[in-house]
Amino acid sequence: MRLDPDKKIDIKAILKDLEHYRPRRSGWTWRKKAEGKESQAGPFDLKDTTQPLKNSVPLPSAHFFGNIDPQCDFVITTEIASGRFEDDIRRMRMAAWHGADHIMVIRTAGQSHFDGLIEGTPEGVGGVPISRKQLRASRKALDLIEDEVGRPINFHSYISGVAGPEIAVLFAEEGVNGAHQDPQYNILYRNINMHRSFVDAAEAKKIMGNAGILQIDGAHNANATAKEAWKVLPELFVQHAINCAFSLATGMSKDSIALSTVPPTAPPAPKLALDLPYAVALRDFFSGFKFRAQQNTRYMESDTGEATVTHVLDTLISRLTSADIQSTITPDEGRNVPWHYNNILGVNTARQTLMGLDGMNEFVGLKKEGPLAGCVREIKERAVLFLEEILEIRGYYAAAEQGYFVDSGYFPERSGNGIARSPEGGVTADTIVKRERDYGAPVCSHFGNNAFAGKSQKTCEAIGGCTLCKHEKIIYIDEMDNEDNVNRRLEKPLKEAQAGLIRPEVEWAGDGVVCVTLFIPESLETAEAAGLKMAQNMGLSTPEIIHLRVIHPAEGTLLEIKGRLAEGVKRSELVIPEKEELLPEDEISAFVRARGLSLVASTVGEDEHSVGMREILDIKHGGLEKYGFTCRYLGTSVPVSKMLDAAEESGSGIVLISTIITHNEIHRINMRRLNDLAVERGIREGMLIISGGTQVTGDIARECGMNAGFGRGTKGHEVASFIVKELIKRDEQ
Ligand code: Z98
Repeated sequence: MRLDPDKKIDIKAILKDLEHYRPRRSGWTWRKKAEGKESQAGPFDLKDTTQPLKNSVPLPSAHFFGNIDPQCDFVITTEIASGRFEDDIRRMRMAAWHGADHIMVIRTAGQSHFDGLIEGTPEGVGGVPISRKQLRASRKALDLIEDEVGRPINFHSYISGVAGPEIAVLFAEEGVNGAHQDPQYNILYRNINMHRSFVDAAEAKKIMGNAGILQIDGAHNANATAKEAWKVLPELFVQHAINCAFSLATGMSKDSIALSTVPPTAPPAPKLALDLPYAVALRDFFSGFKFRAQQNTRYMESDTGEATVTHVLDTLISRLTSADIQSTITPDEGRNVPWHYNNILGVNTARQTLMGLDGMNEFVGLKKEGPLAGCVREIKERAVLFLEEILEIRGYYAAAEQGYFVDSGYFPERSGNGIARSPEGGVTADTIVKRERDYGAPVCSHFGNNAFAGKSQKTCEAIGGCTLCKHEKIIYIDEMDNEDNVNRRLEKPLKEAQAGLIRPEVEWAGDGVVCVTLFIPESLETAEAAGLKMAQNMGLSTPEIIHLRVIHPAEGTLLEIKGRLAEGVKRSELVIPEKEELLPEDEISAFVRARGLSLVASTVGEDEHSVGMREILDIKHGGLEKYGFTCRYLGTSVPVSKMLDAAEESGSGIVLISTIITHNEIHRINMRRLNDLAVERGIREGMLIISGGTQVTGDIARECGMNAGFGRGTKGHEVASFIVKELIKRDEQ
């Protein structure tokens, strides 16, 4: 099976024979450094690039540079979770084309709250529990997508909760490449018993280590939870240290352990001054480990523009220090708008910033002396003191019990409002039992005593192989809900697509969801009420305000509203104009300059609207001058006879007129007059006469004897391409 870039991914084909699908590889993959010619992108020699993609959508401005799409040297992450894996798969494909190679599927309902493995159950129990079917379908699709873009894609989810070890086995079996795992997450944020969390973590980490799954820790959650995120910095070091040491002890290698770091603040806080020392200190202390930099989410509001600026600053810090993974996230997480194109915006922010900063570290360096060094030292000291104090009070359990973590004081200051957990309490307290001496582990990857060990090289030989070694031993259970299953969910969108119905979407296939932006010149409260009413008037059902910003307390408010459009459009009813292929700009320039082409231009009749015409001519607006035309602009309201006089005088065979459309058809009269006069003078044949204006169309212009007509939004490139094509055609006749 192969993907065709011009065709939609076929979800039915992905689902076919899923029970027999085997992941192609296991373990994490990093981007490969560009070598030799690969670091040349168009006219530029780049420093921090990796191998290019086979298929991609370049950044919007890339067309100025020959459509180059260089790839930065960080892995780029996006989180995708619509609640329906069949829709996520399409998003993954779009994200991969924009440069994402680490796709996290995160659930809207905490998987940590599930007490066991979810096999065969339906999606959608208040979110997206990860099931084998979902993982397998996603991995299968990603295998195709990575072939299409020409780069491995890391698939990621979460090994947390009391089903952690089972989920780790599931992930190893299904070719998941990365996962969050940190016992402290269970303890602090999910109130799972401490003993159980660490015992489970040992098992889960062992399985992850053997499968080469990259681990991301959970320290950043302190950052996202704390009242004042910059005050938990010392504790973050401690959390990273505990998870790193524990992971190493289970046999994981340093380069499979990634620290989840987040620059803790956002403007108007003095972001660089607070966040940079933290980033530097962390990289000093934990050299050799991997760094996953997630953009700040703690201070993210619903404003996409603001989040983007903070993200750019975060990425600058990553480039100034180091990062292996750059994780993107969007305000959608907070405002509960289904994620879709905003994912792509997030990925592009990272990609654009990193490519823009290419080579920066060759020019700019961090000062080793001065305030930065002082701040770095201070943070390190606070972190070391924090850890020493934990040791003094007899370790992590005691510290967690006394609420040491996520306290809003800047250590050694304490506010007494940290998260406190009892070592003997929490979900699944008292569930740890001592392993029997004859305990035999169900899979080869196993932490601690295993009765099967030592009998042969592979411990699972004693049981005829385990599911990690023999994929055929896996029992695949399909969905069991007759209503809420992927086949039922696909019925409507597939039927509609077949019938040629097109709907907008944000969350799920053809859901009809749209977002509209309104500026309402009223105060906040009035604008809110008016905006909702206007959305209803536009035909949107269930309108909901997802973002608002006071531009001025009295003058106006900006709103973004999400709603549902009931009606779709029929493909068969669309009139799609044929697209005119434009000649490449350099070909046009070469032709025009070789012939020394000139033209005369003006507005005609009594038309004083010169701006459109000037923009078509002007080099600054990408007009005809840019291609080498000598342009004689005669001014406004020029009689048509004068236009022809000027053309004859200057020996120019190209005449451009601009005209507005009037009720009494003056525009048609002027065009016809110009044509007739040129015929009378016997010069029409060799000439190109082109008219333009906001409402001029090709049809109107040709009806009136012109060679072409161009309307609103025309660019110089289109006119230049037409002229050159026409002259080439004439040469050939
Ligand atoms: C991220 N945007 O890190 P539930 N374990 C750890 C986590 O950080 C998380 C989970 C488990 C963030 C996403 N992190 C938030 C260490 C979640 C998930 O209970 O399934 O939600 O746990 O990319």
